[in-house]
Amino acid sequence: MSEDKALVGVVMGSTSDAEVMQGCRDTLKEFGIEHEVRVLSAHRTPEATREYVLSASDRGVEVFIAGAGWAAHLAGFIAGLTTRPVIGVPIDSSPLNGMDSLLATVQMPPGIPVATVAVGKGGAKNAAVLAAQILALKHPPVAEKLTHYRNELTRKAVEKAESLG
Ligand code: RP5
Repeated sequence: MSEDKALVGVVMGSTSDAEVMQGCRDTLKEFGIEHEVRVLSAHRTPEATREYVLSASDRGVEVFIAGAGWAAHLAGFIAGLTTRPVIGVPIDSSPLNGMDSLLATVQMPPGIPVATVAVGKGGAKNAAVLAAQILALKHPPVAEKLTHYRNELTRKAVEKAESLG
């Protein structure tokens, strides 16, 4: 994916989040959505996170996806730096199995929302689908892929149900 034309910025708090976030990257690829990936942390590298979000917004990134575990303030921190939509993926990397990151990501105070998806790998994939739905409003090729994706989901579900007899 070319970074020059990236429409989505995928940020994760640590390299240890990479495995969970892989489904997000794969799904964005499936939709043909140009994206870039960064490992940045709200508490370990706050300045670099700020610089990235501001420069990415200037370069034309339209949606941010942020995956983080534990007291996951990454998505909220990014949301405070941009008016672009921010999708948060709570990662199940702590002893609380993601309940902590779910609450930290979803419970943004009024005014600065983070669109929070499910915990873990399922959420990472859904973050990409939600980003596609946002981008589809303005990018017809993404809208077409989304329609195809939905039709395929339905077709496969019906096929599986029919195979039961
Ligand atoms: C969070 O802390 C990261 O998003 C990660 O899920 C968790 C643990 O990070 P590491 O200690 O594995 O780097 O900031």
